[in-house]
Amino acid sequence: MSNKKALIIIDIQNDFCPGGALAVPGGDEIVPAVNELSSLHKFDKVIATQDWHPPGHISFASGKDKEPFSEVKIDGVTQTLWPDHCVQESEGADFHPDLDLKPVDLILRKGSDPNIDSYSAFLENDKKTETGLHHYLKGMDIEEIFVCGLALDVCVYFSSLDGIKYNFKVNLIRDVSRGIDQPQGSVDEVLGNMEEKGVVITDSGEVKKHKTKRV
Ligand code: VGL
Ligand code: ZN
Repeated sequence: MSNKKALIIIDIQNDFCPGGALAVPGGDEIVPAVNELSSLHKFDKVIATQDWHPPGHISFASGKDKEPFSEVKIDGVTQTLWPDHCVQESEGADFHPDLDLKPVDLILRKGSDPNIDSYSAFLENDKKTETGLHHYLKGMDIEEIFVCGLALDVCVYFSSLDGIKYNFKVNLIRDVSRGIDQPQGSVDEVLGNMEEKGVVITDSGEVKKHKTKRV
């Protein structure tokens, strides 16, 4: 057992914060707590993900004659249509300006295939195209991951479940995550599903009690 741990910070980008194109309520509130966690030297690796879509991405409602947040079937895959967000190199795709990137070892971009959405940090929504993150983590001997960020009921959720699929011990840091909660109740539903699949729901206070990594 290596006991090595990674912190995975999901999509703390301007578009997911108040004022952004796909704002998550209170999305910016978690930034100070994320900064504190990432700088504590508890984690062997810190990864930050960035939703990174080309203009006209398959997940965008605009140009499809559909309302944002409606669902469509594309090649048998259910796709939620979102307001245009996190367009590559736009300000909305930038990390929140207060997010401390100094402790971040790896920035992983996802969602750049124009025809496949990618909620999870591990697998795109076709459930087979890999981002490569599990190879990186396994290669670094990481056994346990701590997931936090935005949005709890979308990318944080799918990343956590795929972490279980790849046999990591997965912890969701509840107080350092915020959800869209549309439809209302989604956050509670995904928390229940995560627990059922073996994700440990924890909070930053508990995480701070963990041993500091060997340096
Ligand atoms: C996300 C919806 C669309 C997320 C990304 O980061 O949770 N949600 N793209
Ligand atoms: Zn997206």
